[in-house]
Amino acid sequence: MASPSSRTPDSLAAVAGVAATVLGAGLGELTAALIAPSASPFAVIGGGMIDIAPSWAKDLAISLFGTNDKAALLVGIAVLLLAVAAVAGIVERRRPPWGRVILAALGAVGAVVSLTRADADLLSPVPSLVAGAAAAIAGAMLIARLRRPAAGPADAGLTRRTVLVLSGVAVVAGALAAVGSAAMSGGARAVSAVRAALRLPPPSTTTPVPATAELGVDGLAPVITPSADFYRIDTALVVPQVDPSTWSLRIHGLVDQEVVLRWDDLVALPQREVAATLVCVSNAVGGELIGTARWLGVPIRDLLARAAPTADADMVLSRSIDGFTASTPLEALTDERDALLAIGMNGEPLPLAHGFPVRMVVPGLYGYVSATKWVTELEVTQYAVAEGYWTSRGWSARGPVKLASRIDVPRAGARVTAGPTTIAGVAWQTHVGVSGVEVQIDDGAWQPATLATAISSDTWVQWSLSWDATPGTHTVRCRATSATGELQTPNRAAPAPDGATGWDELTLSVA
Ligand SMILES: Nc1nc2c(c(=O)[nH]1)N[C@H]1C(S)=C(S)[C@@H](COP(=O)(O)O)O[C@H]1N2
Ligand SMILES: [Mo]
Repeated sequence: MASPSSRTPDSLAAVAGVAATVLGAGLGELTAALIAPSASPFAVIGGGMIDIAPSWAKDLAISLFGTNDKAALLVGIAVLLLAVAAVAGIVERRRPPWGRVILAALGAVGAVVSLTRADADLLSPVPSLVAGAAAAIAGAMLIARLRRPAAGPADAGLTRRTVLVLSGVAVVAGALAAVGSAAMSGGARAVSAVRAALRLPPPSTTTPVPATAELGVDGLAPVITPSADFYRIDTALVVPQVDPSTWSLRIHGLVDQEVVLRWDDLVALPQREVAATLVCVSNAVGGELIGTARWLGVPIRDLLARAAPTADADMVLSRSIDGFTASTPLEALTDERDALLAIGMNGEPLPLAHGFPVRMVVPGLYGYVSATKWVTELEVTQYAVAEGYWTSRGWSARGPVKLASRIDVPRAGARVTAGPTTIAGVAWQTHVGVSGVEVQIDDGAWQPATLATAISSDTWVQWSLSWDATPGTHTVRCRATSATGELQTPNRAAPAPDGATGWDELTLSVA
């Protein structure tokens, strides 16, 4: 066990560097909570990293961490930051003032990145500058003590003990500041409260969910996904807080008549309730980045009709409050389909993480080119002129959903006993529809599964098959046929650039 006095000056300097950085980071977060909630240094750096990450990195993050990708990113940034802080501490002891220069420079990087964010203003750099300055000053003061020549071994021990105690104080102060900033993120609670008090208008038309849409198989994805279980994918490290009373949508660009719509205008319009499946282009074969909800909203085509797009327009670039953009074919927003400007999900206002107060939902297209959350702008434009967030990062400009099917039951690795066994799953090609699903066991014949009643061609459909399981190891595969007669391809393709393909497959051992 190392006593404080036995630690090397370098390791103490590293501890001091880390402590100073924790203090600075905490004060930076606190400053953000006080004056610039969207400019939290962590959120700014994380958001900047998400925006510059190449598409393979997004895919890798999602495949490694699923929808915990954001938490993983923040932990990664924190670990990296503390490693740099430890090095800065050592540098400050050996070559002052370069350690404090490193710490101040970290803050300066945050300040520069903060100015590149979509919602940046003049206060945005302040939290990062405070964090860098506080870390540099605290680091310099702590490490200056270590550099003083000691009058003897007892004096050296005392100095080290003092530095350790002060470092502890800095860490606690930094942690308290961070906790305080979390408690003060009043914006989030305020908008949550507005949402909780909100009453949505009743739908004037509803697509019924037939009782026979649900097969009731244990372990099978329910035909309507509870909102709390609905996958979440977006680039927003901090969920945008948009108050309906300040929300507006501007429709502009290649239009005869610019339109501005406010919340009260939107809720006064007749609302449609439509079940639709939303799927992420990053969903791997067998993946879970898909869900179905009852969406309440207004057809986008009616709003676009007011703006009257000009004849040369072929795309709508929707923009979120946080700068995310999606390129949707104008046709998909003006044809007969239920492309909605949605305010409700499963009978409630949209959850904050799913786009409160207003998002888009467009059957037939992957989310990245259609499902803009916290939407504030529709720019009518052309594919030749503009591109969406993910297109500029290597994904396809257009993203029609591909035909797919998934095995949910039995679960991979489940214990199956010989005898009658249910195999079940879901299949989809949104806005096209599914006409059949077949299952193959080992290299046997493809057997037609029983399909549930599809709610509509805009939703996935459940399927099941009973199988008399025999002992041994078996491979189970499924494939769908679309309503237009297309057979799902066995060719495996990765999600990038326009969606995964291939048959879902499960290996089972039957006892
Ligand atoms: N503002 C905003 N909207 C967005 C995104 C985003 O990053 N920012 N991601 C899109 C993607 S890639 C998908 S798959 C869907 C996911 O919607 P959900 O989180 O409600 O499931 O939202 C879309 N809308
Ligand atoms: Mo997505």
